[in-house]
Amino acid sequence: MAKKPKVGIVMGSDSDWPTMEEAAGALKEFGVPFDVDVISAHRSPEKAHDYAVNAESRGYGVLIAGAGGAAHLAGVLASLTTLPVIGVPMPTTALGGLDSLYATVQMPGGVPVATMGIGKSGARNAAIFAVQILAVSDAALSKKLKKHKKDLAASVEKKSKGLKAQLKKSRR
Ligand code: RP5
Repeated sequence: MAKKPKVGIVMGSDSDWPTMEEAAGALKEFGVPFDVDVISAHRSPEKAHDYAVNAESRGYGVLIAGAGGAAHLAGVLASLTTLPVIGVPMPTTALGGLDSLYATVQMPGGVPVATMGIGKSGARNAAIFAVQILAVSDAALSKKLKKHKKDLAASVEKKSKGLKAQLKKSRR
């Protein structure tokens, strides 16, 4: 049986890890194998090139790239591989992550990067989106995603009941 594809999580700096660990956590929840690497489009461009051109042969099915500021990592990887690349813009102190968002999302026609929201929810969504891509050809993963949707709906119901109970008490 062919080995299941892995997800490659890369980030421009170890300072991105507190955000990007959300992606790793979500992949663990779904039981999807992944590797984590720090690669910078600007500080280690040769490593970025090597990573992207060899990603497919190294068993990756999807890449998740987080970077901040002049965030070119996801775009550079996408320019060198045909694997789907998901970009996660990091929050920044100078410009609130808008710089990262614009740099990641505004790709020229022909080189798509699936750009998530800024920060931790974006990182978590990147992982779920990666699982959705892999689930197209993996029935077991697809089943897990359906359960995930049900769990989300159940958690909202729980919140609604909790709030109603709290309001009822405060009206007494
Ligand atoms: C980007 O520069 C990284 O992705 C990080 O978000 C930002 C700052 O990096 P450090 O100066 O903390 O290494 O390339």
